[in-house]
Amino acid sequence: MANNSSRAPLRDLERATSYTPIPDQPPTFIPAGNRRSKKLFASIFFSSVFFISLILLFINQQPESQTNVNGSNQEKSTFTPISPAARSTPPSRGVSQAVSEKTFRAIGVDENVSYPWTNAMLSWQRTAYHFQPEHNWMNDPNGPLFHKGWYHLFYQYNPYSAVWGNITWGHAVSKDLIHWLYLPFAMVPDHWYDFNGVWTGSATILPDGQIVMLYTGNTVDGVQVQCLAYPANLSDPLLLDWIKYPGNPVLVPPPGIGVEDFRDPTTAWLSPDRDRWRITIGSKVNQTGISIVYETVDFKSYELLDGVLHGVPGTGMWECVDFYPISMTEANWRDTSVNIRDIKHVLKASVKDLTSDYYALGTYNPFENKWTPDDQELDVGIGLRYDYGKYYASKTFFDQNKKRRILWGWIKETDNEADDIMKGWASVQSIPRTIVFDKKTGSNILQWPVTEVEDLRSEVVEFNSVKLGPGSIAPLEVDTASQLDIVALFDIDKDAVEETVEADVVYNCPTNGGAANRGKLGPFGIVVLADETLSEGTPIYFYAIKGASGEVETHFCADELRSSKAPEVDRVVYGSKVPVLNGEKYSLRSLVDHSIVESFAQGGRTVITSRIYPTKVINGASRVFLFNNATGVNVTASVKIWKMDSANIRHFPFDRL
Ligand code: DQQ
Repeated sequence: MANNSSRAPLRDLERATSYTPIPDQPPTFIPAGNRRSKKLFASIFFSSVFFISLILLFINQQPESQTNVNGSNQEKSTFTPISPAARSTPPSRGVSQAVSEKTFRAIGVDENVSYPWTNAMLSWQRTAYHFQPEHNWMNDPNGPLFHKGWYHLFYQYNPYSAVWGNITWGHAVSKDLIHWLYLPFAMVPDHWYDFNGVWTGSATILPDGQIVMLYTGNTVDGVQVQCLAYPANLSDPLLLDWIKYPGNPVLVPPPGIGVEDFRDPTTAWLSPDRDRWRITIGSKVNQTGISIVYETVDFKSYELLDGVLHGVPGTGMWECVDFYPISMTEANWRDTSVNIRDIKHVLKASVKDLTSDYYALGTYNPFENKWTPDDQELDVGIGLRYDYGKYYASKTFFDQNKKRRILWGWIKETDNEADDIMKGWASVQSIPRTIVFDKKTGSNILQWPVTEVEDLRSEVVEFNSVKLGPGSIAPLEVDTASQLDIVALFDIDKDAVEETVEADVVYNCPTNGGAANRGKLGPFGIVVLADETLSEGTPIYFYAIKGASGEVETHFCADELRSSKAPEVDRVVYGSKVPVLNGEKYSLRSLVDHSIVESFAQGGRTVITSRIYPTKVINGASRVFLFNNATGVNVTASVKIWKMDSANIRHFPFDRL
């Protein structure tokens, strides 16, 4: 049984008592059914909808001007902001007419209004080279690891429905992180301690090659406990069978920690004397998000260390904490246990209240069990995010195969559950990203798609030194633009920037009106997943501002306001600041995969993932544009666009073994 005695109680937590686990008892496993789907289907039937101004919607979203690449239309915006009237919606044709539909419960959007989705649209929206299961719901990536030539990905999965529930560990393997083979489930909720879900966990590979998997079990009573599992047969490269330790749970919530606030153990790292392992687990005390640390020798009994690794008031529950070293000097990563002089430590928390993954760089003092951020103002939960779009519950692992740290993240849907049930699947995993320290800025990490994704590149087209005058937009000749890898470099007219005394002063992607809002030095960038008339499309762009001090500050944004004709799906503008250093061009890379666009600015300093639901660009109608919607500066763009093949994602061919 777990040893929860701490060396000293956590100061914050002294008053409360400990949770007492249920004594071991025979599990009564009741197969979980699709408990929520009936209710959700009913809610759709009761949606009353009206056909209001489809035509108006089109008219209001037409760009005012579409000039050639040297366009001189300086006054008009190339993008017309969507007026509230343009958000009026057509009626649902409804399930009775065999047409799927979506409703997104966004603020200000009428829940009873739905778009007449067609099956063609919905099936086109499924991605072609991102990992997703064949059917049903998926959320967090779990326990990624490399073993005997195979990358293993486990994931939170509902075998019965396309909404969250019945959480089981799905399992898939790959030789290259791109093409995947589905395997049988690794773990199902079949014991009292994980009856309500085999929740998120992490793998640790011990020096002798053993694999330890720690995960959160949600007990029959809804208490979060930590559990141990290990492969039945280490010599099996596929790691098909997993054994849950008979003494589970190995940890229960300690005094002062809520029974529902104790989850997602990390990969273990070694203590300074290298004879004990440490893990950290996310939690909260009142509204302070915290990460607590345990020590163990055998992963069966644990000791809670004094204090907390770190905590940030006001950030609420920390889920899926990740903690790892990052080398300031070498591109290739050290493994999770390294702690030497040229190392910083990244602490990441998935901040539940904001559904966003925040990280910070800092210094780890293993003797005091403390991590301190380099910059208090950029602390976890209030500073930098891995991704400013749809990206959550991420997890890294050290790839001992190629000596690099790789990041996985869950891209969730931004429509609603009823729709997910109808289309039969929900969520995608991001393209895995390598993480390195940004030596140039010294204050952030760089994320970049693993090089293996480049094997999917096929035909390439290049556009060199395209001149974009203020207010111009240039269509690029790329056919079937729904699976692309785009790399674009932008030069802006330096004299014009210098002569500009002041441009905007403050800017914020989410609240400044998207690509339709024109300033002197922005926006400029690309529009992807656009139809020919630009009535639908997603601009990915830079927006520079210049304050009285003369400093130029750049923002990187993704404008989803016109990403879909469906008014009720999530249509927002994402983004944040991005450092553009002296001598650097503005650079972006976008991986376009039907309904996902993962965009990386300045080599991965700022990243935005868009989860969008185009309606007009399906089946070959998708186009790419360059644009410059700034009023006071010329922009020169050079772009390379590769078509991307589909990844091969299928069941493991056991019959051919
Ligand atoms: N998802 C898991 C939890 C985790 C949450 C449950 C984050 O373990 O905290 O599916 O998305």
